[in-house]
Amino acid sequence: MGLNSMTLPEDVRKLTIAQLERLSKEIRQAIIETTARSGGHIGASLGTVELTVALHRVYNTPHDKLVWDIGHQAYAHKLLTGRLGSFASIRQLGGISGFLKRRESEYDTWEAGHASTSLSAALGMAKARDLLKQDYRVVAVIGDGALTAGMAWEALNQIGHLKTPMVVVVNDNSMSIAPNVGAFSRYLTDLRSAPAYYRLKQEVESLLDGIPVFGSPIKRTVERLKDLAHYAMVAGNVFEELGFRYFGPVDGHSFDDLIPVLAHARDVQEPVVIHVITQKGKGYRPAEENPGVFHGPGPFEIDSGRFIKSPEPPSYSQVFSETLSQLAEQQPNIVAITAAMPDGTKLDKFAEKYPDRCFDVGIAEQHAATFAAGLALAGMRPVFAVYSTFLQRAYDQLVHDVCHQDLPVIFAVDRAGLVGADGATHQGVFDISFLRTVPNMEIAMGKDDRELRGLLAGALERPHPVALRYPRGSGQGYPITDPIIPITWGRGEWSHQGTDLTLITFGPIYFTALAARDVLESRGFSVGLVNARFVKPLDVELLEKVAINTGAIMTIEEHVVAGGFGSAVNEWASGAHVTIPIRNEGLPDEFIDHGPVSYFLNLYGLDTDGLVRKAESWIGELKTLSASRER
Ligand SMILES: Cc1ncc(C[n+]2csc(CCOP(=O)(O)OP(=O)(O)O)c2C)c(N)n1
Repeated sequence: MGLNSMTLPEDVRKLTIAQLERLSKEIRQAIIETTARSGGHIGASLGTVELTVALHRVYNTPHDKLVWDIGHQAYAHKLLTGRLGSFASIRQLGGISGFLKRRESEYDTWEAGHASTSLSAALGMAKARDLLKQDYRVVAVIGDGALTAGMAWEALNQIGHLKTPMVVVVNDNSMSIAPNVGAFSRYLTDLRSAPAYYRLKQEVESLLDGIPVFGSPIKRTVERLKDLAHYAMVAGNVFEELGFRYFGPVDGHSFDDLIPVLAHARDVQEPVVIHVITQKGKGYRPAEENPGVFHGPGPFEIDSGRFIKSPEPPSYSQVFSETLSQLAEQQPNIVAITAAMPDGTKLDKFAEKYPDRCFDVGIAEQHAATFAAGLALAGMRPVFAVYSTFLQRAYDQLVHDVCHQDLPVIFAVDRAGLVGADGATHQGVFDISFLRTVPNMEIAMGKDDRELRGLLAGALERPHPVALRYPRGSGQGYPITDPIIPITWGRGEWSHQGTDLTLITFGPIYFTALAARDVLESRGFSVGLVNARFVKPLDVELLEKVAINTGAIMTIEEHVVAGGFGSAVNEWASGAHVTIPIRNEGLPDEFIDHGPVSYFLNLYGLDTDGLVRKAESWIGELKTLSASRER
């Protein structure tokens, strides 16, 4: 029986170990071939093939609930739960998601994209099961990287306290996206290197199972022995101290090891941690050798592992990191922080130059923000580079620790805007709304890479918190060796005047508006254009001049309209008694799925044609309206 005849986990339950091994090979092949074509989370998914097969084999899914942390490692789960036929469409427009989606399958019990939510969700399910007197098992699979987040520990704390029966599989590959960091990661390494503990404990436990009378002297002696072994081997296993039964370390690529442990844990009426050791990228040499690069790459050649990429100008992230390095030469108090994203934010390059001034704190955005606050308070200039979507997690820290104390922390908000294939959980389209409401926060976004550099230099001079946004992808490709052109803080750029309508843009969407303006002008309209650069402080002087000079204002942003840049303009206009019509263009009040950014910009009328269409019809409506008023 091969993968093609395997439609559901119940088919897996009939297989022998040899057949499971063959099946795993085929799953690996499917993952490699598909991600080579369209990119995706190959490394983590190759690492969990045997674990996934074993989980579906031992547990009665979907009756038993399998909760995957993040969901990027669950490609084998998708292949085994009815999505073999649609697997080639993963992460593509209209295709299946790169993460788990409840609407895709009843085997997807939980949706994520952000790390470290699985344990809380699984405990919620297990507790509901007990309260409703239902009968199913709950298993959460969480990576060692995801275990660096506070949220995971908040859940462990409660699970250990409630003693709710459930299984936590710690999928330990010693990697986050980059090599995992921190004291707990070091602790897992210690556990990994104490395999004797697992064997000894198993032997002691099987001995215990054979002793019928509870509390007999012999059992007490053995229990003491077990305790001693425990302390001798790992000097107090933290999971056991927290109230879990610990099994491990287990070879996560061996069915002979995995299946008995999973089966044993299934029937334990207490919380259990199974510590499974896997290899990221397992079975595909380039990914094994370069797990960081193969965490979530774009398309690649299978034979060589070479990426298929057309040359592009340096990405905004590269420009940011390189500029920060340049500025750090003159300003010794600049320090950089990343929450487990040194490659994505390109701070790895900064770290090469300034190893003592760059901190990877793990998947710990909340801690990163408050750590930055402490650094700022004590005289440093911290720059926390974080994707817009992950900044969401640090909101209270940003409000309460940074802005409330008005500390000069810079949030370098990367991936601001639509992100493409990662989809709904990763779109950077809410941050203006949630940042704009917080006192002391300043928010800027340049129209291109050159402005990013000027704004970064300016932000480092500010005595307040600054959120400096920039999108995924590349800018205009200005040489990074050019001198930085300073930008007057709080000032926008009125690049074109126009009497019918003025387009006011925030960010690189300026260039789309510029192209739309050219078309509109060629059709006889007089259209102005402003590159706002700042949402906060808003350049009200400029806005006042524009309002006097033009017939209407259209704000344009790649962000939700609700609470975004346009809302800030509306608030100013209502307070300033501006009477010209204002219309806000941006993204709708909905979660936007995976697919090319260009597709969604077109769908929501934020590409050149869309803006032309909207502007033309709106000017027409306004003219009709004013003509009917005059009559
Ligand atoms: C809150 C949050 N921050 C950052 C990320 C980006 N991210 C995706 S996967 C990953 C590494 C996860 O490591 P681990 O849990 O060990 O899983 P592995 O990929 O090694 O299987 C990171 C940092 C995220 N998904 N969520």
